[in-house]
Amino acid sequence: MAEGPQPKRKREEEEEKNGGTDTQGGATAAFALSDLRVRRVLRESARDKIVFLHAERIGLSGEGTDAVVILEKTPFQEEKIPDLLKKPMNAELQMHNDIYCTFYLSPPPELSEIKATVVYPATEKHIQKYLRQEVHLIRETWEDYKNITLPFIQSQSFSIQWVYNILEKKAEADRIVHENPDPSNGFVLVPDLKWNQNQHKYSCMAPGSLYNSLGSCECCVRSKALLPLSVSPPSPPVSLQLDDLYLIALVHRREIKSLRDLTAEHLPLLRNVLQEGKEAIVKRFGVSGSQLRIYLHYQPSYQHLHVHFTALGYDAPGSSVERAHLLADVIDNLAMDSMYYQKRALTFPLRADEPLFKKFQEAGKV
Ligand code: M7G
Repeated sequence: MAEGPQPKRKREEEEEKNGGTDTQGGATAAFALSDLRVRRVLRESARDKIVFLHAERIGLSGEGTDAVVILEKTPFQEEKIPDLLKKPMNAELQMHNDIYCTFYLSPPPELSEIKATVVYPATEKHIQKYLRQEVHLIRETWEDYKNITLPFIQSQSFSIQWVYNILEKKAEADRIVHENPDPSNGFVLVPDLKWNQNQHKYSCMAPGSLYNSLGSCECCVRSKALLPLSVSPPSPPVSLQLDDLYLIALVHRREIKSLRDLTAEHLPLLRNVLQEGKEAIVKRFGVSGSQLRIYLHYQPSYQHLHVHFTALGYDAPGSSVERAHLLADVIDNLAMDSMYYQKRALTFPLRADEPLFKKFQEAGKV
């Protein structure tokens, strides 16, 4: 890919400097999905029915601004399945052999939704994050963390403005499932960007989005992304799609970057996240604590302490052993030894093209 024009580069530098995106009080300027043009496919998965695209939006001057678009076929909603067979649609028989046959269905739009997640404007780092790459495991000692990883993340980690927008109620305020407002032991629990919630009211990810009197999201009405909602009355509450339930707890304290910073001092905070997070989820969604996978990532993409809550039956991205650390185990480890995470080596995956991987290579650690 040819490097983008100078203004984009300047914008990226500005963004990294300011630690934020093109936000106005937490809300990014609205745009229509149809304004975006696909440049290339970064990655796709036939199994997960997901495709990651590098797109761009052409401005009035003809200059393109990068975007990442993630298109994902949404899971089936149990109550809508009977309609799939009943509603008039094309059902093309592909093959029939004895008792076996395969059809290809073309369902009406309300039964064939696709979730589109947009990162706009996207930095080069966002594009790299979704590009398919060779992956290597790193074994990071505490010394490696201090000498290689820490200086690197201090110089160039992802912007965490979106986290501050949530904590300050500038974005996603109406999505908050639970909050403990204590500045040192409190946190905010919200649905994660990755959860395919079929109820639009809960699924509009536009920062600062507002819902109009019809129950539809004004930003999407503006962007024409969901036209039918702007003209029809609010639908009665439908059951949420819980198969891939995914929430995230963001702590109020801002100085804790990751697992590496945790000591016994943080136990009250971590215990609150575990206990109150489970209670809030069973109360709101009816999913009990024993059916949740509650964990931290190491390395996280965003260096502000957060905890992932996913449905146990959901094979969530990043829930594998090389990245996920169960919160209950983290609590036990810290209770046994306050300096546990400043002593032990931690393993994590890095893509071959990541600058941090190169730093480990240069230090002869890979
Ligand atoms: P991570 O372990 O730092 O990185 O987790 P990962 O993205 O590589 O897993 C950050 C989590 O925050 C991920 O599960 C993201 O899906 C989620 N996330 C990222 N953003 C930008 C947002 C956002 O704007 N809103 C919400 N609700 N979740 C987000």
